[in-house]
Amino acid sequence: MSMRTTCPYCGVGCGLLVSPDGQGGATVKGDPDHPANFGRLCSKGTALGETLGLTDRILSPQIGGKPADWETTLDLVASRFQAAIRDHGPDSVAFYLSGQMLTEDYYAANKLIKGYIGTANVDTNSRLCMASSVAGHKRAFGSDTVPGTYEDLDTADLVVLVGSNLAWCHPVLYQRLVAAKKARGTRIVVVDPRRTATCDSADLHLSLTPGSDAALFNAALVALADRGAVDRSYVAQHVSGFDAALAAARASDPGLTGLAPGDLAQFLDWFTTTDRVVTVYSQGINQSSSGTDKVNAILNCHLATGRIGRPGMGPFSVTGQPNAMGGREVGGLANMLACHLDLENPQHRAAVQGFWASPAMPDQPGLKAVEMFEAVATGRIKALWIIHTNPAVSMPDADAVAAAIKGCDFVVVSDITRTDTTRLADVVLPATAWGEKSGTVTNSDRTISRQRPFLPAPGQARDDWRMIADVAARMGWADAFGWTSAAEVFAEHAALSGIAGHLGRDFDISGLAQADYDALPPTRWPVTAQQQGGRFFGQGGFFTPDGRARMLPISPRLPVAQTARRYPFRLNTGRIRDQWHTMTRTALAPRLTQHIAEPFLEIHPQDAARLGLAPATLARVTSPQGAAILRVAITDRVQPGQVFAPIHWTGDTAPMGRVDALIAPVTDPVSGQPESKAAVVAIAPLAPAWYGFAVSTGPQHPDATYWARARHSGGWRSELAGLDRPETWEAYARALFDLPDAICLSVEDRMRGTHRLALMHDGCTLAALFIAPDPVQLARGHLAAEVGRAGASLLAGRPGVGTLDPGPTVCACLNVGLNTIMAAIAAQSLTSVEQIGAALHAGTSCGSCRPELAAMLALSQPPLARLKQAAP
Ligand SMILES: Nc1nc2c(c(=O)[nH]1)N[C@H]1C(S)=C(S)[C@@H](COP(=O)(O)OP(=O)(O)OC[C@H]3O[C@@H](n4cnc5c(=O)[nH]c(N)nc54)[C@H](O)[C@@H]3O)O[C@H]1N2
Ligand SMILES: Nc1nc2c(c(=O)[nH]1)N[C@H]1C(S)=C(S)[C@@H](COP(=O)(O)OP(=O)(O)OC[C@H]3O[C@@H](n4cnc5c(=O)[nH]c(N)nc54)[C@H](O)[C@@H]3O)O[C@H]1N2
Ligand code: SF4
Ligand SMILES: [Mo]
Repeated sequence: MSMRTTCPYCGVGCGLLVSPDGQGGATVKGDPDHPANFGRLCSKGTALGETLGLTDRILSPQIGGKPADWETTLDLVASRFQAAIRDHGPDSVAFYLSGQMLTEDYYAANKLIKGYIGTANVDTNSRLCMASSVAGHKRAFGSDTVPGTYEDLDTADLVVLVGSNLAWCHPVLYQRLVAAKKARGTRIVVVDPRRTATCDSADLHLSLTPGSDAALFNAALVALADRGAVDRSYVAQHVSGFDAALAAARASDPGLTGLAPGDLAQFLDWFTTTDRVVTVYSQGINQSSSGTDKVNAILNCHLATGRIGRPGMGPFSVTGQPNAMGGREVGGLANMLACHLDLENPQHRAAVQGFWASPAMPDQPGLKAVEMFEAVATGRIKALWIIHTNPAVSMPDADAVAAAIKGCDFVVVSDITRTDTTRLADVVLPATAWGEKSGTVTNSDRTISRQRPFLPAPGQARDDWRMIADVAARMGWADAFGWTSAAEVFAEHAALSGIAGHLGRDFDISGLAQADYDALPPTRWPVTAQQQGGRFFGQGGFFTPDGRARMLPISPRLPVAQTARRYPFRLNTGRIRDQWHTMTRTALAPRLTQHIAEPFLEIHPQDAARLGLAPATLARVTSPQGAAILRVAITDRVQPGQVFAPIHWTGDTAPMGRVDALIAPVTDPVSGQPESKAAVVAIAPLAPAWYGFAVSTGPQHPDATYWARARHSGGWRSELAGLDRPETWEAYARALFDLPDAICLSVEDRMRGTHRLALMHDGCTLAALFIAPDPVQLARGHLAAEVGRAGASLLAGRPGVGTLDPGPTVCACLNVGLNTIMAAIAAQSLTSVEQIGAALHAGTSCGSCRPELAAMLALSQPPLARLKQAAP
């Protein structure tokens, strides 16, 4: 019996068919009937079944790191928040939430803190993610409205992807776009300083100067005006500010983009002569000190041409988290009210307070994420509740944020597992996870989908909304938080949205207030008697007082921190294909750690040569904020002077690989969103005394200058490096693997300076450690497959004659390695991605590795998997 639910990862919001196995596991397939994915899934969605185990779960409340019961814990939380409010006022407490919370959880938290505690000190990781889009939408449209739908990607003639690595971050949308390109020749332009996997299907890649996007779209606005592409009647009827916006655009210098004139001309030619244009944008736009202006520079072009809210055209901010949109709908940010109502508007405040019949309602915006943690650091915030996010890793200036959380009087963290943030908390609350909880999420194109439970809550875990309601009840508000199910929370939220609709807001789902919650099919909002889903603004109807959209005059600004002699490199950060943020769930699935198993630094060959950085060695990266150590991946995918590092590694997986320790807490003045993609750093070789690779069946406890660990299907593997040598390698290995009594077999090669050690029990190798003066060259996949087997043959480090090491995984869905694919290409003379699929099935499931397969065929660009692996 399979059940319909929704993927908990990205904002594409794919529908799933889940078949529980009755023993705590499940198989997961794409739902062919869901309008976001029509059955497709990416590698992360496909591997969900492997992340359901309970090994690392928090199963009971904890006070000071020790298990406690619910009554004591909830009493403590309520009384500490009450004490802070009594002694220091409501603004001395804060909630820090997440775009991964379900709408119902989010609604409950927002109601408690704004309507009952009476402060707007509630912000979310969406501040790091979507805040610039929200602010840009509000400035242009008068509301945070995403005008278009996914179908527009199917029917556009030109899709411009700006600061979006769609192939890795929204893989199912990307596959949808690639299918459209195949079917109707859709042109794709990628605007990104870095050549990403997404560029593999682009007709044009504009590798612009970091942060110069507004100059590009200003140039586009000028070209639209000069070449007669402006829709005069749309502008006359529905838009204000055209002349000022155009004048500012004319005053801005396209040279800022650093683009070759031919490339810029090609782009402007396509952009001005194509009517069906969708401009998709993501973190390369939002995470910038000029993020809101960049958003408005894009919106200006679509407003000037009336290319908005009609099939196949429009600006499209794709959301990152599964419920980034839901969080915006409930008003989870410090400067928003519920249901897209405005905190600054007295009528809106009165409407929400009236509906809640609540004792309080703040009239000033609260602290935004960066300000909030600064207030935590200075002691202004006395009690903080963090739910469903890991700010000790993901906030800019992460070391300072971790220190602030540690020093705060009282911190509660709700999570499902131990993280860098839970370790700093006074109280940890065990939450139910995906698969155990019930609620709704809204994806990038306003489609509300149900997450349905198919597993029981483990241990004492509780739903996030219920924990919030439990605390609210203890603070004296039992009636207002007396829901008995997520369905009741949703019905209340839907009813409130009806009031917002009457006040002329876009977000109105009052038509769902009486809906059959359990059976609710994917539904695009709004849902009212007048409108069901569809697009916005094709005929105007903006949510400003006069109903007209606003074009804004934009003067481009480059990133705040400028590279200088001390910090000559610009550090760009982002995501990899198979990991989700701080990896608390995706790292549980061994096949997802095989594509890329450790943090890395992409650096241009010229820079690497100048700095004396050899492939696969380690680099020390420093910024004014902090330091990191990263594996060197030399590639011309980044421009000289620019480097790129992924964001996923943590104190648990690679303590020196936490890149947010390097990021300055610089924010956009309008949205408060941090500039996470443009830090300045210095880079130098690390020159460790030794490099190591360790593989084992059991857990590892690395202690080294640098380490990064990951699961493989039979245990653990880690990369190690040290500035100092331990006294004996045997003692080091025993401690690393916690195997004090195993038999130790050791081989030393004095000439090469290498050591190989196997720790054995009952004739089986339980663990092996390989040490070398240079990056360890081994067949890692082979070692991971061999550990735990009889004998010590794995000390050879590579497979015997006649067996092929599959190499790093390229296709994570079907587990096909690089070496296997390269061998098949050579042996069977394969010439297309389809032929590789027919021969090996690689690339036939989610398709997110197809760009890499194409690259392997072309062989002009080695895939990232190969670039970063320490050795073949
Ligand atoms: N695999 C995977 N998928 C995910 C996630 C994940 O953790 N893993 N997270 C989800 C979330 S929450 C989010 S927000 C999305 C993010 O999705 P994306 O925004 O697509 O991903 P990023 O890798 O953060 O950044 C996108 C690109 O911005 C580029 N960039 C940097 N600076 C600039 C600039 O100045 N201008 C331009 N035009 N581009 C620039 C970077 O080189 C990068 O390739 O992904 C979602 N999907
Ligand atoms: N330098 C740099 N920094 C960035 C970014 C970047 O591109 N560059 N991107 C930013 C962006 S866009 C984002 S969205 C953030 C993401 O950063 P975070 O939100 O900090 O990352 P996650 O790992 O998604 O954290 C989610 C947490 O919720 C826990 N969890 C999982 N399920 C549940 C549940 O059901 N209930 C509860 N209570 N907890 C649960 C997980 O174990 C995990 O600890 O990072 C931001 N930071
Ligand atoms: S694209 Fe992948 S991660 Fe995103 S919702 Fe779909 S299956 Fe989940
Ligand atoms: Mo995000």
